[in-house]
Amino acid sequence: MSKSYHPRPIVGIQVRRTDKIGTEAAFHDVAEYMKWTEHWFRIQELRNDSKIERKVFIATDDPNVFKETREKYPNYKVYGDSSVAETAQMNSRYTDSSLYGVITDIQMLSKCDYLVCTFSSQVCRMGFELMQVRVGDAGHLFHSLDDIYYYGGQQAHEEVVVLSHVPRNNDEIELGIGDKVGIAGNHWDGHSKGTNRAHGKTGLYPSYKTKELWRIIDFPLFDKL
Ligand SMILES: Nc1nc2c(ncn2[C@@H]2O[C@H](COP(=O)(O)OP(=O)(O)O)[C@@H](O)[C@H]2O)c(=O)[nH]1
Ligand SMILES: [Mg+2]
Repeated sequence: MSKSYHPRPIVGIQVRRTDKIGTEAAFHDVAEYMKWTEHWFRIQELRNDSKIERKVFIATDDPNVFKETREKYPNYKVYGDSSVAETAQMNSRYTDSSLYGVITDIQMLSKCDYLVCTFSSQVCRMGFELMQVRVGDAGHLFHSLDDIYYYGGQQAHEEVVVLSHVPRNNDEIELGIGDKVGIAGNHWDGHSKGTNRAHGKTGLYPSYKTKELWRIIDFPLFDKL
């Protein structure tokens, strides 16, 4: 990896493949990641009223992603190390060099300006978490192609219903204003999946009919400091 590695602005994509596909996550084509990458660059261009060179950093356990991205997106400068992706294969994953590789990838993701990935992968979620050491709240600096943010062992993620809903088919659940819903995931098509604690049924509902149920915690004020 070159020393002049991090010319900003740059978007980081993490493409999780190998053992994850069909077990814990679905396959996502490079085009899906690049769609949101391009989207981000266009927004920056509109904001700054100037052209921005396209740069993408790739972290992946599938070395083919580098070749595919370079071939299909010749207007992008592609950064990243395909030999790191080689070591991330199942037969070499548990070696020291592979461990250093994934740590490097996570660190690099954390230094990008925007992330496009699948939050079902801990690798990207950790890159996102470390990003916040640099920028504070990075809640607007990512696009996940699958899960919403979570961490293992977190408290149940709950929402509260603001608009009632009558199921239109067997996949949907009923919502009453004020019901609490444990959200399992956003399907990114206007619907989320969750369990309505009021009647215990699990299914789909229109995402806009709920809002976050924030847990408000009293912190000490340290007023003597
Ligand atoms: N270098 C590198 N390795 C990866 C990447 N994604 C997955 N891996 C490998 O796959 C393992 C997956 O680890 P795990 O913590 O179970 O994450 P998850 O399965 O993606 O949620 C990592 O320890 C790496 O060996 C990546 O983007 N870069
Ligand atoms: Mg895993």
